[in-house]
Amino acid sequence: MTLLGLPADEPLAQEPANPGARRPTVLLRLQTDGGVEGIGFTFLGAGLSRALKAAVEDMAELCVGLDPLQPEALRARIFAAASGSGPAGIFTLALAAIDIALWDIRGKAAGQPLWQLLGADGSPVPTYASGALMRELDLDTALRSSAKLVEAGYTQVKMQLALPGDYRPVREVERIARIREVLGNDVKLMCDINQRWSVEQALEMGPQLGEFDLCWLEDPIAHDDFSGQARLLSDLSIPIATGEYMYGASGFRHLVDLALPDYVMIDPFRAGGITPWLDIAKLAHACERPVVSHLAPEIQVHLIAAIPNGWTVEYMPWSYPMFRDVPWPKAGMLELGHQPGLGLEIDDSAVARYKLS
Ligand code: SMN
Ligand code: MG
Repeated sequence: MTLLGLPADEPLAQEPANPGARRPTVLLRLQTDGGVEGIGFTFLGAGLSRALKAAVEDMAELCVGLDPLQPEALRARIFAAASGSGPAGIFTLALAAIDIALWDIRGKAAGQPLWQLLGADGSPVPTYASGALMRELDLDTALRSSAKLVEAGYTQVKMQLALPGDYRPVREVERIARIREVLGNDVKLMCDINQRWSVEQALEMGPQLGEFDLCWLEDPIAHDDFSGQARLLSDLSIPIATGEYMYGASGFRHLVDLALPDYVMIDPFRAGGITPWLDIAKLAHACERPVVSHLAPEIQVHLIAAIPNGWTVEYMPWSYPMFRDVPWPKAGMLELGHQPGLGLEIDDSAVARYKLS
């Protein structure tokens, strides 16, 4: 178990919003008696990362003596011992690392890549460039980055709005108009608000964003304001994506009951790992909604490939510095590898370089 401070680079257009910053990430290597190593990781994005590492350590100890190929028994033991510290937060994020490592072990034990184990046919998966058009960048830099993304062959690109400083609709519209102009009309454009607007602001901005042909508007308001989201879904014509802030599978029940978005976004860490990720995807499928991914493209590519309603993988390669041979986008697509499990090989020299504890 290692806590790493991965560099907060921006590898898509090389314009990091926060140069020199680090992203604390917990890397788990779960060993089995049979000599198979499962790789898992998890991420909190802020402080408390040492506490997250300790939680993963304690949970890994609970796994000792059980069969990794019987994950439900393992989950039952973890839930019996520690779910009182959940249902969300560090409990779920730690569980994600364990669950991801167990799926890696399952794939390695079967000698199959995870996508194959889950029934995918191995075709490349569409991906969208994310993280290069952050709201903190000045407009000229964002425009330069947009041009680099087109040059690099991305066919789907996500930007952010809800700009720092006072809320000024004119500034918001100017930024998206200029970015759309540089991207051209053939690139699919998504826009992330990260819950920064009020319902009233979202209702004001939505119609003004209509002309930019957004594929989706993401998390315009607080993720758990279900009545507010229902209002946006009925009053705005622009498609809405949400889900990345939801912990576990059960939160998605509220979306289904109260405010079913046009796109269901799943974060593998807040979901609690691949097992609940797949449950959420099935729920979305039953509701005839596409699934789009959040973070960890090296995991998500397997999952989006394997579900019938998988739509696109977020290409935000924040965890890539830990690994060798990660999937790189080509002409807007991610290819699936042929190594068993997640197909990830830890880069030991990177781990030594970025190790915090
Ligand atoms: C996002 C949130 C948190 C970490 C990374 C990225 C963002 C996204 O909401 O959708 O990419
Ligand atoms: Mg988002």
